[in-house]
Amino acid sequence: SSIRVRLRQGLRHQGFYWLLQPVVDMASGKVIGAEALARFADDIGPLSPDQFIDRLRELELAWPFTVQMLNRTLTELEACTELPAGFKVSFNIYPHLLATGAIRELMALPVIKASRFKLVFEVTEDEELDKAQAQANLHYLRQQGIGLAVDDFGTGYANLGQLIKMDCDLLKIDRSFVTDMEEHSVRSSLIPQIVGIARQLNVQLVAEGVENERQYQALRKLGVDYAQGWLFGKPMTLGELVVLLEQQA
Ligand code: G
Ligand code: G
Ligand code: MN
Ligand code: NA
Repeated sequence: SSIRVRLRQGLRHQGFYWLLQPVVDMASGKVIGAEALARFADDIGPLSPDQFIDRLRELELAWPFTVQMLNRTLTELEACTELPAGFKVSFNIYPHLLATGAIRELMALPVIKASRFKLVFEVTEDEELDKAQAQANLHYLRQQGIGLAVDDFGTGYANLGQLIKMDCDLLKIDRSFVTDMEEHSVRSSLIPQIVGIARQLNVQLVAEGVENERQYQALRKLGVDYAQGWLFGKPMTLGELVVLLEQQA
């Protein structure tokens, strides 16, 4: 059947689930949080995020999908006693939803209101965020204690003016910059400048796609605060994340 039918069914019948990719504090090397990443599988088989994230938006299912993501993931994590209070939990949020009034309704969800975690919303750079309504919503969310991260920084609709206005807490350096470190490319030579920008804006930095110790040590020396990548763990189940946390305790 069509992807449209499968995604609609999947939203109703548990076709979606969320894996967690650990986020490591560079100074201590310890896992201090995780990013929720969506997966889909039904009787026909799996679909990759590349196949369903944009489709959900086109089908006007981005909102129910997002509410389900927050409810399902946080219900599971809140029930897990091994996760400490203040654990950073990140969610990818469609930028266009931030320009709607509905986004404020998320703050009324019990799983969000009562959460013991430090919740972070990740958004990619997008012109939707220039809208006055989006700016007002971002301000509101931050007042409510939600951290804001700019995802895939350096690849999108990069605009320093927008970055200043957004007043975000975190910048996530896109994986492509980190991958290129091996080749001493122009792109990777910009990482120190990105660190400088982050310092000036008083935001913390997360490096994505850290796959080996060389990249880790270089990024740590440059002053990057947090890292994600296969060196620390691929997106995994909650059970696997707990094992990782127990190993470092
Ligand atoms: O892990 P990976 O291949 O799964 O993710 C691909 C991309 O899909 C991510 O970079 C992210 O931008 C997007 N993505 C993954 N999960 C979600 C989700 O729950 N919501 C949104 N909006 N995007 C997601
Ligand atoms: O939200 P975002 O666009 O950053 O999604 C992260 C994507 O990058 C996911 O698809 C995830 O599986 C992938 N990813 C995470 N860590 C690594 C890594 O170390 N190497 C590679 N190649 N991909 C990664
Ligand atoms: Mn992300
Ligand atoms: Na990214």
